[in-house]
Amino acid sequence: SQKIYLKDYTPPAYLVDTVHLTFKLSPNATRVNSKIRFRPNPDSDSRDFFVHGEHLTLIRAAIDGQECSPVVTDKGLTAQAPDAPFTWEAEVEINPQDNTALEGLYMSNGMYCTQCEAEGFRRITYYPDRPDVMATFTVRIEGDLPVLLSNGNPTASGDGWAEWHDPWPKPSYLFALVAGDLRNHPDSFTTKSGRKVDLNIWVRPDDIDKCAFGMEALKKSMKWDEDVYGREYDLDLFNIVAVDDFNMGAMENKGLNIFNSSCVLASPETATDANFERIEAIIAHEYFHNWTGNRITCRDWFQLCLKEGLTVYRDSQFTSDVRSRAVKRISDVDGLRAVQFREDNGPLAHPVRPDSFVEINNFYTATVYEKGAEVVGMLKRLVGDDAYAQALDLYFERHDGQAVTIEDWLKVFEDTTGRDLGQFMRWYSQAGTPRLTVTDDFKDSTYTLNFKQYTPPTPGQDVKQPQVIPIAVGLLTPNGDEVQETVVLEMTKPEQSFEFKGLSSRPVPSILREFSAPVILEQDTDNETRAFLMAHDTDPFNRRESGNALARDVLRRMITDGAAPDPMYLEAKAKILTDEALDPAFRALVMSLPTQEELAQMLFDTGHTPDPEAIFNATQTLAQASAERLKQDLPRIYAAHQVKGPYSPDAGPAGHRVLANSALWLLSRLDGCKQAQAQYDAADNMTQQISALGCLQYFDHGADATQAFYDQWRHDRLVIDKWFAMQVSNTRPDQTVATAQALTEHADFDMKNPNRFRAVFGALAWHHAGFHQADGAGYRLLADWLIKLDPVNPQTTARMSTAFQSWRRYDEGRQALMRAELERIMSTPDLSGDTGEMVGRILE
Ligand code: BAL
Ligand code: ZN
Repeated sequence: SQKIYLKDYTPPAYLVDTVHLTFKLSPNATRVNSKIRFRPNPDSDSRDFFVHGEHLTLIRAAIDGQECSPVVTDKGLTAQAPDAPFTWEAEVEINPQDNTALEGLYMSNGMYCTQCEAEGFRRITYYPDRPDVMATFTVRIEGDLPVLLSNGNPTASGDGWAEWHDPWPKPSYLFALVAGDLRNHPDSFTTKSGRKVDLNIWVRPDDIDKCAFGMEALKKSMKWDEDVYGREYDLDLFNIVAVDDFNMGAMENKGLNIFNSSCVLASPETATDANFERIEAIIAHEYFHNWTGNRITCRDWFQLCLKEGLTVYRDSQFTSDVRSRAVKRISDVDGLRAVQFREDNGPLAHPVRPDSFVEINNFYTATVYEKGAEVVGMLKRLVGDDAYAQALDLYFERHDGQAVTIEDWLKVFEDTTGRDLGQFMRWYSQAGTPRLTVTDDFKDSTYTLNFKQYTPPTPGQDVKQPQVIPIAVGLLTPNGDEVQETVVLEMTKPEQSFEFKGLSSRPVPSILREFSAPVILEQDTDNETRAFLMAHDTDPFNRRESGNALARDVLRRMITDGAAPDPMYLEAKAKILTDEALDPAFRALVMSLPTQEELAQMLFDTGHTPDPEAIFNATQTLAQASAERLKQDLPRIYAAHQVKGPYSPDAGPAGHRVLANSALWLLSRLDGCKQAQAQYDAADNMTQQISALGCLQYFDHGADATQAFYDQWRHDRLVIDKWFAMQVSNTRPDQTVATAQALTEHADFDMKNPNRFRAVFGALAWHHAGFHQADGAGYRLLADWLIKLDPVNPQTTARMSTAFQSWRRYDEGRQALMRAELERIMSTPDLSGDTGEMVGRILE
């Protein structure tokens, strides 16, 4: 496998105007006929005709009606082509049934479906499978199945066939085809300008009662994009299909979104509040791609963040608007720190816009997506809301129908505002999380904040240049009044000071409000100040953040010095938990402890070798101390936040449930799980059922409930995924590996289904103390299964191998064990390019 570089980009030799495809479906021998109008690209000097193609059997090929004999390799084919427009025709045969990689056309539970992003279309037919080649597609599907779908609008159909036409030029990665015995949940939406759009969610017959929520989310998203970004939908039809076997969450194919069934199907009995919220966000995300990704796409895959960073940013704005802004921001930053910071501070660190890759599938990362979204948020903060809106209007006007770059994106902001964004570009080109250190002075009524920034080296980037960092700051008086509302300081230099004049006394600073930049803030502050901000900060993000910083410090002292749980932390936390004036969901977030993964990174950053067992024990001790401190309050809070009446997944009732269930976890430490058992027995929705089951399992009272849960839900794949994952997640560390191992022997374990594989091994990898058992059993089990999965599904194998990315953080014994497993994977014969690249980078 070869590395390719952004700097080597060259435009395609030929462009495509129209594509006609005919599919004759058959599980083992599908025939695909293509008729493609090519023309020479005036922006290219090359007339070398090359089209991608992998795992295809070429039956015949012709140029302008003349049979031709191209030179075929395992990557594609070359042929003599005219220096003038011409028609390419080819017939190929493919095997959807045996396609377990789930890229291209494959079968899932008897239905045909496709996944073409990034480079799956080349497994369907020969084509210039690159995003800067955009064409209109006309598709005919022949197959003995009741539902035959493709992109765009239906044009004709009959018994066993259907024809589709998509009038919007698109790259091949947005092509989609679905065929199966499906039922639809129909609805419609009328756009601002009066176009009536038919909407459908297509599912297997058993799932028809799980579509209503997704449909509402879709309509909400369509309206929101009109109201906030002025973007209307542009076809007569919008289809969503749920598929059980899917590598990603979902895919934004033009007019035919394909979803992992876990990201669209929901009913109160089978989906949790968190599932509902995530489904709403993913439906919004895929819908928003229609403009940010489909109408305007990426020139090449190095620009992936152009569509993903912006679309994640847009879906987070949507969730903030329809739910709680503070809760969404806090949850997003928790996720960013858990996943993206880990990536940015290890061997897999790469810029938001990478400059090289071997396998693009390996770059659908938290850095491209989540840090990419943070970069868009910073841009908005720096230019202001009005300029952001103007710049986006200009972006849509200037680049509609084009495949563009990050330079084009930033130029729109430069042209709108007159700002030079040259330095800002470093957020796209430099990897690594900047460290921002702050000290302060107070003299002659002037308060000064002194910042320093530093970004550590990352693979291939030893020296970093200073970034533009928007630092949102507010100041409070010692009695809790705000003397300075939030201002955004714009740091551009390695060291920079900012003054606030006319203050009568030294204020308490609240820095990096709303997490205004994706940096690690190092602030030499004491725990009294943290507790003060936890009680008084007017910025809810920083209020929770102060609580978290306090918890991190308390836990650090417990882990490294054997300190006891700090009563100051317990008091501050109790105050928030019992403050009925605060949003329940926010209180639940304050209740949560930093993750063990986050603590391991913090210890490593402060010069300690993280000991997973010690980290686990400290979090247990602190949680137990919290429970005891709150002994009087927990039953009352639990009772006060029970939701009566029919289930609704809205933020309001979900907030009450999450608070009550956080209380239940603590209460279970005190009451032998009596309340949890009662809740389990009475539960009439999945949120209540699974929260109770989690407590029962975690505190070793779960054997009966675990069996009962299986008996109740054995017919429901998505619920059984939860059943697999929960048993691993809720183990004591010395039981985690054995539990995961036993579950792989269960009749319902199926490694070919990515959701099921991730349920077991994702849960293992996220169980910090369980995965990192000192004897290396966790490492061995995961490596065994990655080696088994690689020939079946390289993409999911490579993704899951990231569980090893932080291996250098740990003690020598664990490092040696992890290295040995990584080397064992690496030396597996015929290892895929996906996994080879990933494991190679982790080992480097
Ligand atoms: N484009 C891949 C799936 C997503 O980000 O929406
Ligand atoms: Zn996306």
